[in-house]
Amino acid sequence: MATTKRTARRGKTGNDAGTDSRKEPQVQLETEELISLYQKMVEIRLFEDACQRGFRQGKIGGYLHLYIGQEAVATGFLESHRSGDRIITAYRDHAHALLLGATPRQIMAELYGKGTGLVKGKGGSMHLFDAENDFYGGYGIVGGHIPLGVGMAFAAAYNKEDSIVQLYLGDGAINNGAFHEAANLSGLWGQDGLNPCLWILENNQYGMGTSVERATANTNLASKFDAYGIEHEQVDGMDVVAVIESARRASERVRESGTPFAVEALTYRIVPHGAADFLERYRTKEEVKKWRERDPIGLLEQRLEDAGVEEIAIAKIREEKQDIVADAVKFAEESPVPELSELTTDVYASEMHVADAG
Ligand SMILES: Cc1ncc(C[n+]2csc(CCOP(=O)(O)OP(=O)(O)O)c2C)c(N)n1
Ligand SMILES: [Mg+2]
Repeated sequence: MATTKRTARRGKTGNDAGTDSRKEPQVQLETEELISLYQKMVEIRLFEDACQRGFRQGKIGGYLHLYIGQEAVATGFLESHRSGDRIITAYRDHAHALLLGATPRQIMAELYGKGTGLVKGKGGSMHLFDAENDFYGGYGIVGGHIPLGVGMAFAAAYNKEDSIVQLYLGDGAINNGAFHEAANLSGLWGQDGLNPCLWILENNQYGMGTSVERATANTNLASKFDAYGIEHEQVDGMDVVAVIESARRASERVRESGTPFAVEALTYRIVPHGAADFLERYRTKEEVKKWRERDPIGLLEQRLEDAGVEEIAIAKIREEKQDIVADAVKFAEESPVPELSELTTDVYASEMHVADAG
């Protein structure tokens, strides 16, 4: 009985390919803006492809989660980023760091564990950090970063800054207790203008192998913010133009009011969850195919074509980005491993104390 029910529910998951949130955006972007978005998204896609290859070749250690299929979300929201705003996310973090200004070289070298990496080869894929460019991580514990994001938003208001926080989280993380405690405080403090937090829920339909339907009885994830007095909306997370429209409106509102707002971006992780997810038994090939038809890069290419950009110009962008990524891989491969002396830097205690064994 339970099995039948579960199979039936699993069949529903993601099969609407985000239909509910889909409407043609009103915002009009210049062709140059569309091209710039395409450059960013293609760079992310090719960078992630290269990471996958490096991992399979055994050159990237630790763990690896790719952003393939979700590029429109961070690209669209970070278009509204203003210098001084703080960005925080979980472990699927390469795109966010790239978009904020870390170079492909720095990030690839980090994944290769090299001393030239963004955090000197000590963090790896899940722990990118780049405060100079407003990026506050990169966290491996699901839900662990959410209270930090709300706290950063409180600090910004307390210090009378004009900045906001973009707090990214997954559909899996929203069921974690840390989300509920933090969202409660965010809504509460927001009543006094003390929580300029833009919650960005990246609903990619799965938390590892668990679909949204199998994780929660209330599958309208945006509505979970109601419990904490936080207003919200949904957006088609595969269409970067729709994301931009929502992001501009939402971030302005949060900035002006100091009050949190949540956007659920309906998106899809086209690739496996992470390095150990070989079989993908939790979803069907047909489902993945259906979402691939709305690949965010493909949708943007369509918009470029509609705007009169020629295929040759689009292909040239891909070639340029391929070169940039190839250069990053070469740089990572040729970079030295960290100096041994680095073992005791960036740690809380400056000397190593070995427990007195007797
Ligand atoms: C506290 C905690 N529990 C479990 C895990 C194992 N884990 C890693 S990723 C993940 C799924 C999270 O899904 P979601 O928030 O939807 O993010 P996505 O991977 O889809 O980007 C889980 C359960 C973890 N890292 N931390
Ligand atoms: Mg997810």
